[in-house]
Amino acid sequence: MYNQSAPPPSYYDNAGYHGEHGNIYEDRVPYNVYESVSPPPQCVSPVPHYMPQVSPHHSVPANQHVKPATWCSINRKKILCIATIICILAVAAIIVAVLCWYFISTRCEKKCGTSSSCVQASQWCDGKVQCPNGEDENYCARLYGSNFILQAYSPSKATWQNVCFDDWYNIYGTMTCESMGYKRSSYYGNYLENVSSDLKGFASVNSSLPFVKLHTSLRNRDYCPSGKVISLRCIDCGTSTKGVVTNRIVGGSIALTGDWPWQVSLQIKQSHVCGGSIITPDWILTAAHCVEGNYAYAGQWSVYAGSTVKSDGVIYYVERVLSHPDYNTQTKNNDIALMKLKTSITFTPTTIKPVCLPNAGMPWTETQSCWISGWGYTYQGGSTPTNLRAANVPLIDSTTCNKQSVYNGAITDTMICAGFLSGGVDTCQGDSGGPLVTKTNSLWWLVGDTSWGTGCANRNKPGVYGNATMFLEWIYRQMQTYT
Ligand code: 4AZ
Repeated sequence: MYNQSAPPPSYYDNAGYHGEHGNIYEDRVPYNVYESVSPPPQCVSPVPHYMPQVSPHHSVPANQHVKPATWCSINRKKILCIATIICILAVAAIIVAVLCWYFISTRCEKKCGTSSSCVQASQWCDGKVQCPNGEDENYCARLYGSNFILQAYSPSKATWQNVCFDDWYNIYGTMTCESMGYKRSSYYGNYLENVSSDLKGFASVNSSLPFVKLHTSLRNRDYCPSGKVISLRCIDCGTSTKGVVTNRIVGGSIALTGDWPWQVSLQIKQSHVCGGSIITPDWILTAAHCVEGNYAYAGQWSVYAGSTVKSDGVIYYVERVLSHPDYNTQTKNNDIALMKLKTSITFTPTTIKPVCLPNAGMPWTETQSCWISGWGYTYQGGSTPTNLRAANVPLIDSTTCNKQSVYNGAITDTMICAGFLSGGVDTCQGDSGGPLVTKTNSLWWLVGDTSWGTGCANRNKPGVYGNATMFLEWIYRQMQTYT
């Protein structure tokens, strides 16, 4: 115990050099500052009591008095330091949180068609129109895969869900196809498909609500109690009399009647300009570059359908020409257009029939076998033939097609390449707008529309086609808008 009356023992404390004349705290920076002014309350007792009694020439028993004071000061410093760090971290966390919130709340989750407006994923298909042109409410039902599985967009799950057969009535099929943009008269039926393992997320009609539109009449389900989902056929499409492939435009061969019943010749003043594909009785799909500038005027076009001889078809007239709003004349990005006919096409059993629009998630392979058809030049710089020609070409994956030696990065997501890098078989001038099709699950599907290429059938310059799958939302929106 410390004894005030006893002479202090001689010693060196461990606080460093004391200085010859000053007290032992003088050279201790910085905590001597605190000690000399006002020591912390818990440290008051030993230090002031002891300090004034220290003569400059006497040593201090550090183990009892200096040490607690030093220890205390270090602790205070530590606490202050930690508090400062905590404050800085808290401020930083708040700044990061505010920035995250700002980023998330202003992020474009779902774009309103081609306009610059955006909505949250939870607002898409929620039954309330938020986009300037109602784009958030017009692609809320879609067909998926080669089995036409009906899917509806769920705003709460922000994903597409398969529609269960449970609580389903046939009339919902007709209504759904109509709301997608098909005519009631085209309706082909709804079918049941077993739930397969690749299908994720389900919904069924909420029987306690009146059925108005599919996507606003559903409730989420973990699974379909019936084990069945709805397959919806809005139109009888994709059938052809084309038999087994016997032959291979440039490098193609004359087509047989009924092989490509969706193929039309788009003519101005009885002169063939472009090809096109019948997708419904009222709509022809073609390329945007076919209807550029003066060619946009609907009244000048005639559509020849049902014959392989280009001047022999049944003629239909065009009421409206709709070109993709993001079509780029230079790059040919979004090279797609639609023609709405003045009168509906009458389909025939073999010669005039629609091709199937691709559904979402079609299982095409990188080198999928496809067919091109048209009245385009049979060689570069040639003339347009009288008889329809067709050729078999494989798809070429975009990485390959974008190689420096091929199209050097010019192939965008809205384009798809098909043909042979060795050349020889290709579409050419006059085939533009016409179909690139493939057969999957016994049906013919529209993979693309003939768009561009460097010359025709040249080595390393395959044909480039508009990627039909990428335009589904736009196509259905036009079909709904201009019924
Ligand atoms: C054209 O001028 C055109 N080789 C169409 C297709 C291809 C090239 C040119 C593809 O309409």
